[in-house]
Formats: sequence, structure tokens, C-alpha cells
Amino acid sequence: MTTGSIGLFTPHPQRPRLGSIALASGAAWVLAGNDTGTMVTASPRLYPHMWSWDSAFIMVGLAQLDVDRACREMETLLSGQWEDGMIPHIVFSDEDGYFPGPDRWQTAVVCEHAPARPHTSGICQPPVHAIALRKIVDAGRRRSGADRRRAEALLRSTWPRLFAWQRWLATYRDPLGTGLIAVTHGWESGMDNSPRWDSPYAAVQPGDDLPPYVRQDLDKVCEADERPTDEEYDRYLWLIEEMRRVGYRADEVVRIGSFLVGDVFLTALFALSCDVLADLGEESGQDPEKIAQLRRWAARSRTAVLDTRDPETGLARDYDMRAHKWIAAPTIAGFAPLLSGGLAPQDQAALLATLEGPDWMGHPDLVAATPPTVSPSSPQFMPKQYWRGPQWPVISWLFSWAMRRNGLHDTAARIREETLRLVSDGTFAEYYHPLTGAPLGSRSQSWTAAVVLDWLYED
Ligand code: 9WN
Repeated sequence: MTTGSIGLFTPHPQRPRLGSIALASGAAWVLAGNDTGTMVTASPRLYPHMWSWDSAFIMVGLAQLDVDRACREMETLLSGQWEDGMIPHIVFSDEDGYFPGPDRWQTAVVCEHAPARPHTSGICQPPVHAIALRKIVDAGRRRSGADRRRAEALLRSTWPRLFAWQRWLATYRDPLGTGLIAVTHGWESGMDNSPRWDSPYAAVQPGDDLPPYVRQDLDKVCEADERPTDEEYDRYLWLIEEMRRVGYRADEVVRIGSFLVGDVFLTALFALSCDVLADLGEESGQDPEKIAQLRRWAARSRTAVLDTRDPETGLARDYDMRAHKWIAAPTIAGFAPLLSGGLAPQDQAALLATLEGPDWMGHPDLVAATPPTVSPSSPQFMPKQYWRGPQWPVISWLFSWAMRRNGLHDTAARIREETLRLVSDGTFAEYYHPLTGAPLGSRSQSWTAAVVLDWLYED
């Protein structure tokens, strides 16, 4: 152990470690710095817009600081919701500096469901917004009368919108009718270049008529090898081109797109969010039939997650609906049943033991015992590369929150404690090198700051 290390954690040599108060101040400072007034952008330079699932985690952090500001964040996000219910993966600010921007997506030009303003992208991201609403309502109820009234009013105005969002996923993204929710682009999963998508992406053949483009992400991170490759980007852009050509019509995209994968992680979040939204609906006197519908979707998708498990490893798997085959990549998505629940006690114990064991959180070379995105024991593990190995604090928070909800308090507490040590360098990086603790990707990433705040203020 080196001098100054805390427990098992060896600090990154260039960075001082921060205590809780300094860390909380730093996190609040990051959120304030990224706040345009109506939206907290995902990060200051790399992502100067609002991303759908980022915004939900940002609301979780804002709720600890300022309930009204958290409510406004939800309202900004929903100002970009499409008429058919989809919450788009990006709601654009007026900033330039991200590719693909509104000119490339052209959603309002080719699709009648897309709002003219604000500009949005034409795909979605994981449905974690009910969790944000839960946190805002709880924070409001703990605070003053004004905060409580604001949060209760948000609950009433927002609940039908989030119901419409869950319904959109159930209607358009369950092509097999089993409850396994499909993504039509790796970006929809939020885990853009995870090894989960290698084989479905290999089948995507960009056409010769892919309009030319210039990436803007590479000069905004320290090193290009922390980001996806140009070949990957060609495929990302080709899928968007396919969708644009069919006017982003939800049924057509599923019918013709080159990429259609049942995403087990997103499905688990869908099930979890249906239940969370149903709870909120019961508390606020919403339509009983809609609440019952949410419970049915939750039950079906929870079962769908369990049915994906690999009989040998017990890990959950994605399903390539174009190639008709299971994808068995050793990624964090394998632990999806710990998010959605429903495991038999012995299966739950076995999956937890795998997560905490030497191939995952308990790997002896990790500086912090928090889940990496790919198993460090796997040949596919790349410790610097985006979703191919690094630890993402936001993913740790998600597991920890869902585990607490599912009664797995010990593991939830361990993940919280270890991730807080990892991020106590105060950079609020997008992701971290599991073997050195070095910050990677963007710095001052809003969702990292937000989940840190929530953890530090958690009761
Ligand atoms: C593409 C904003 C987003 C996150 C995603 C993360 C990354 C975008 C990109 O950044 O994706 O949507 O340009 O790489 O993979 O999870 O929502 O933080």
C-alpha cells in the first residue's frame, strides 16, 4: 500500500483525495457550471446538450440541491418528447460543438412526431426517468411546503408523460412480444461501443452513399483511444442515415434497420421503471388501469430478463434479433437481473457471488472494488476504452440504488463506498481506469457529479 492510500484504494498519483465536504462542493460546482439555465448539459465541452438518461441522473443530484431546479430539468427534457411518446436521446441546446447535431438528424424535417423546437435526435436511451421522478418527489416531501407542492405538481403533470414513454417502448420495441425490449442503435443502449454490440455491428454495412462527416469528439478528450474508432463511427452514422430515410417512423425503423438487438440491460431498466412509475401512480391517484398495465409490462419484462440467462454462467444476455442468436459478451449487462429482480434466492446469491468475485468487483488488480464494464479476466477487457472496461460511477450508482430497493443492502453499500473513493480525485470524470484509478474521457461530467452528490446526501 502506498503512503496516503485509503484501505485498498491506491490514489492516482497526480490528484489529491478530497473529503466528503470538498467532494460535495465540487460536485455542486460542476452542476452549476454546466447549467445553461434550463438544462444542465452532460459535460462542458464534449457533450454541450441534454442527453436523455444523463438528465435523469442529473435530476437525482439536483433534487438534493434544489427541488425546483430538478423539476425544471424534467420539464426541459419533456419539452423534447415526441408526440408518439418517445423521449429522444438528445435534446439540443443552442450550442454547436457536437456531431451529429440537428442538421444531421433532421428529425423535425422528416418526421411529424418530432417537435420543431427544441431540436432533438431521432433515437432513444434507457428509461430511467421514473427513478428521477421518484427521487424528486421524495426530496420534495422531505423539504419545505413550497418544495413539496412543487414536487407533487410535477408528479401530477409528468406521470402521464412518463407513462406514454413506457408505452412507446412496449408498443414499438418489443418485436418478439416477449417483453425483451430492442434497441436499433448501440447509442440507444447508452453503452455505445460495448463488446455486446460487436457482432451486430459487424453485420452493419455502411452504404457508399453515407454522407461525409467530420467527428468533433476526438479533440475534446485527452487521448483518442479513449473513444470509439472511425470504423465504429461510420456504422453509427449509417444507422442514423437508414432511419432518416424512413422518416424515423418507429415501426419502419424496427422493420428495416440493420441493427436490432434485444437489450437485456435496457429491458431490466424498463421493468424497474414500470414498477417505480406504478408506485408513484398509486401514491398520486392515477388511472388504475394504467397502473395495472405498468405492472403487467414490468412482470413480463422481468421474466424476459431472467429468460436470457446463460445456463452455464447465469449471466443475462442480449439477443441479436437480426442474426437470431444470443450474444454472450462478459459485460456488466450480464448482471441485469440484479436491477429488475425476481431471481430465486439461490440464483440471486450465485449472481451476487459472481459480481463480487475475482472476475468482477473482487478482481485483485482493481484499485476500487466497484463494477467494471467488462470483466478484467476477459481477453476483451480494454481498461482505457470507454464501455470496454472502465468503471463508470453512474452505472455503479444505478446498481447500488436498485440493489437497495431489492433488499441487497450490503453489496449496495460496498459499491457506494468504493465508488466514492474512486471519484475522490475530484475530477468527476466520465469513466475511470480500473487498474490505476486514472480519470478518463470527459472531466466535469454532470452525471458523475450528480450521483456523487446523491450518495453524499443519502439518508
Ligand atoms: C452518444 C452523454 C452520452 C451518454 C452515453 C455515452 C456517450 C454519446 C457519445 O455520452 O454517448 O450518445 O457521443 O459518445 O456513451 O451513455 O449518455 O454523456
